[in-house]
Amino acid sequence: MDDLFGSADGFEILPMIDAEVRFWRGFYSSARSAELMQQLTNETSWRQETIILWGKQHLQPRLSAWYADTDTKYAYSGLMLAEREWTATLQQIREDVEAATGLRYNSVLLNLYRDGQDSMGWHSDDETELGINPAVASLSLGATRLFRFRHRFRHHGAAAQKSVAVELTDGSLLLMAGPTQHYWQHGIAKVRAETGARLNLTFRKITKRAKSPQQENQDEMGRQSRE
Ligand SMILES: O=C(O)CCC(=O)C(=O)O
Repeated sequence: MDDLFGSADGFEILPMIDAEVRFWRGFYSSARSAELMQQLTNETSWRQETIILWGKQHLQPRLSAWYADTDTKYAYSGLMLAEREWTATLQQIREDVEAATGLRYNSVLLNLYRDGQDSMGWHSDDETELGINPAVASLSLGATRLFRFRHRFRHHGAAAQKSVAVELTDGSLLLMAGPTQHYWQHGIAKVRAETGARLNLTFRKITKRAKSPQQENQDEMGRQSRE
């Protein structure tokens, strides 16, 4: 997959139009990644959440946990995530990710994919709470999984965009910024091959803007695609 990228300042740039996506391949060494994976697996009270999609309840095909600064609320797929206080491990990772990306985050969503049968459905991180052009920094630990992007609108004709896939390797960091969430969806499909556990942390900045009824409605439609 190396030939997908241009390169600048320690990160690679994905060649995607309507997007700003950067990739740090070895953000953490494999020794540091293994240490963090073990600490986070043990320190986190994991939950398998029930979400509502198209009016029906489903168990999410992965475990998750949410940590955030006080007073930071985030909701998707009919799920209001209750914030917890940052652990020292998560705080250290947040500082490392902020230093690399030059951005500040006030929350992190942890997802534990127990094996290849765990997945994340197609969605964009475009909830109103994230503001316009949100930056989402995604750290991966453990088993490599394929992260796919597909354009939301350019499906046909000369301007059609092919989907883009990136192998999210152990210790890698992916930053999605600029207009990425407006134009692209992303997801992690199930895989048949035997696959070990993978832990993913997505750092976000929640802004506390009130929602208009129109925005609520738009958000709800966006949420229905995430499972
Ligand atoms: O596990 C991943 O790499 C994807 C996580 C993700 O898409 C999300 O948390 O919104």
